[in-house]
Amino acid sequence: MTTPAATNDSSALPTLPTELIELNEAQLNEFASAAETFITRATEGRALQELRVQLTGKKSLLTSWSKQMGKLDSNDKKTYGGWLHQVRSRIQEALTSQQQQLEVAALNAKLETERIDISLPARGGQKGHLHPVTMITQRMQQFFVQAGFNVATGPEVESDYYNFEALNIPSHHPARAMHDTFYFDAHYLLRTHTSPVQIRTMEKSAPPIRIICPGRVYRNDSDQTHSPMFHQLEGLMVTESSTFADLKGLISEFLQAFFGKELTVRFRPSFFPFTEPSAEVDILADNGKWLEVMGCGMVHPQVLTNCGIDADKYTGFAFGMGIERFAMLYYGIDDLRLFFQNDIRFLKQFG
Ligand code: 2NL
Repeated sequence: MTTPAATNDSSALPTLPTELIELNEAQLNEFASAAETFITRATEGRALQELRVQLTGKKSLLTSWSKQMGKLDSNDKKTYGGWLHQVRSRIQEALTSQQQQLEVAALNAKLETERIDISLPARGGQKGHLHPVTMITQRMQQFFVQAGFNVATGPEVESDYYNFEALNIPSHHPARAMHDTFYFDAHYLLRTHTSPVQIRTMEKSAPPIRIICPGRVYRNDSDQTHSPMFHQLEGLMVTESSTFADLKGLISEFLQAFFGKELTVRFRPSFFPFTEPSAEVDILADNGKWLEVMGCGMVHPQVLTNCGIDADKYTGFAFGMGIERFAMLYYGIDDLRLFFQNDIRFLKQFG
């Protein structure tokens, strides 16, 4: 019978008789203690497995002794059986406990070497950003807010009164035709401009009024420069002394601030039912061509009156611009529909 060879040995496994009947309890206890010592010295899974085979396997002393149990009379069977059971239990417990300790040690070593610095920023992380239309809206707002304007918003579903009637747009006006406006029924529609927000503001507050109204608007139109939903930013100023000269100055300053350079700006006479006089605003492009960028005018006295503002005491000016149009000019984009397709390859260029 082989006993495990201990290196540096202070406690080799005691050499015990192979005959069960020659054993006593003290010898078995000594054997179990020595085995436990060996087991606790195994620092690797493989060494422990070898010990398990040597101590409890088919060719082990313990198994050999157990096999001899059959030859004993019933009295000895009880005595030796008890001893052997004890020895086997102690060895098995030691093996299990050592196995667990090795597993814990292995896991700790693995955790130590694979330690993750959770404070490091993730690799390849991509930051998102605002939609280009939102960024352009904010750029526009920034100018007007620093000039003293408040931002006002209102419903996208409007009545024909707020969208048309109050703005001096008569029922026979082409803008009211079914092919331009999305109607829900005879009275309700999707607003075709943000002017209703300005009407509502004038109705409920007294001058001086300085507001800008950015938001979604809807028109039944779709091609390279038109989308059925697009964004507008309108502005309104009503005081006792607002003039067309103030309007021209504000708009010129805005355009130069927005495009970040000196510009040649032209106010070209035009017509809107809600302003008088009215003008289109053009800027001179690098190629020598005039680009129409927005519309404006002095608020029509009838519109002020409709909102309960004394048109003899107050004057106002208003302006309106398409946000996508400004975004296209600012970024050099020729198809407005790109803003609404949500193609990430397009959108990520504005980060
Ligand atoms: C354009 C022209 C404009 C206004 C909008 C307005 C609103 C009220 C009263 C008077 Cl409540 N006017 N808005 C005035 C002039 C022009 O927009 O071309 N927009 C894209």
